[in-house]
Parts: sequence; structure tokens; C-alpha cells
Amino acid sequence: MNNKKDLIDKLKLYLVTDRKIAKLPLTSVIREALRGGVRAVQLREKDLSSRELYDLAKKIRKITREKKALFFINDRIDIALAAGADGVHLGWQSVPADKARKLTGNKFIIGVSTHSLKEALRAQKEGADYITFGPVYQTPSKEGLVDFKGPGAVKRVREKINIPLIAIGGIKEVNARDVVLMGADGIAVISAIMADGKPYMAARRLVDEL
Ligand code: TZP
Repeated sequence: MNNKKDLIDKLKLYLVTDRKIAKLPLTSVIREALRGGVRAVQLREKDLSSRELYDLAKKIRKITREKKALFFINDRIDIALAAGADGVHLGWQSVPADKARKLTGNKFIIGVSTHSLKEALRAQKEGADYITFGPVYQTPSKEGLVDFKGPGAVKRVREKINIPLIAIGGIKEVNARDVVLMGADGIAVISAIMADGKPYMAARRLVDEL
């Protein structure tokens, strides 16, 4: 997708998976979330083998395609290409965005996780199509002890970069609007949808806040 406006439109409500906290089978959560208004899904299941991840990715590719939603794989460029995903989402331990670009071409969407202005600027310079920035709020979903940045940091980073910025980390119905008011182009959530027994309703409520 080369059109920035279309990309922003799809990234407004972005679901990142964690099947371990899901109350329903992962594919059911994704189906319901898409029905509720999610337009982008990132498969982030770090403990699966390559084959398991590929098999799951193929299923989610089918579901997301039916709903015209974007589909990303966390970290694994190989699985993203093999499963026909729209792109890859890179973390700080991943291959740099410019190298990922060389491997994948111009149509592939490359997202990068960032936690500071410095990382955001570097991701932009390396050719990322969008960044996630956070954790904005305290979150149970991030391994280890991570400092949360606060909504003001979203504004400071937003003012300095041109690519879409998706806020992540502890975002729920009660604070979704605040991060958008700070300039975030969208929100990415794990627990707000994954851990809800009614993912359709959870997604709907978030859409209403946006
Ligand atoms: N990166 C920064 S915070 C975070 C990730 C993957 C976890 C977000 O999870 P939640 O449950 O939406 O706070």
C-alpha cells in the first residue's frame, strides 16, 4: 500500500495477538474483532515454531483478506512473505527496516516498534512505513519492567516525524481518545481486545472512542 492516507485509515484500530490471554480460540477473537471494526492485525506469538507460526498465519491471512484488513507478522520476514502477509512488524531485536526493505520490496509494509524519539527518527530514516510508539501507559502485556512514556510523549514524537504513529501500551476504552488527541494516528491493543470475552463488543467500544 503506497497511499499514506489509506494506510492510516487501516491502522486506526490495530490488534496485536497474544493467544495465551485470549478467552476464545485465536481465530475466533480475530474474526470477532474484525467484525467490530479492527482493520489491521499483527500476529505476535513468539513461542511458536516456524511451521506452527506459518500454519496459523495462513489461517489469519484468509480471515483478514475476507475483511480487507491488513495483516502483519511480528519480526519474521520469512513467515510474512511465505504466508502472503501485507507486511512485517519489526522490534528492536529484529533486522533493521532498511535491510528488511531490500529483502521485501516497495509494496511490503514495514512497521517498527519504537520507545523514544531517537528510535522513531531512526525508524523513519531507515524507511519504515509506520511506527508503533509506547508503552504509553502501564501494561501487563510487555515482558519485564518497562517505563511507560505517558500521552505527552506521543505528542512530542508526533511533532517530529512524518510517518504514521500508532500508540501502544495500556490503551483501553478509557484512554483511547486521549492518545488520539495527542496526535496518534491510531491505537494498537493487545489486552483490551484479546483478554475480553466479547471481542466484538470490545472492538466496537474502542471504535466509538476514536
Ligand atoms: N509494545 C509496547 S507496549 C506493548 C507492546 C507489544 C504491549 C501492549 O499490550 P496492551 O495489553 O495493549 O497494553
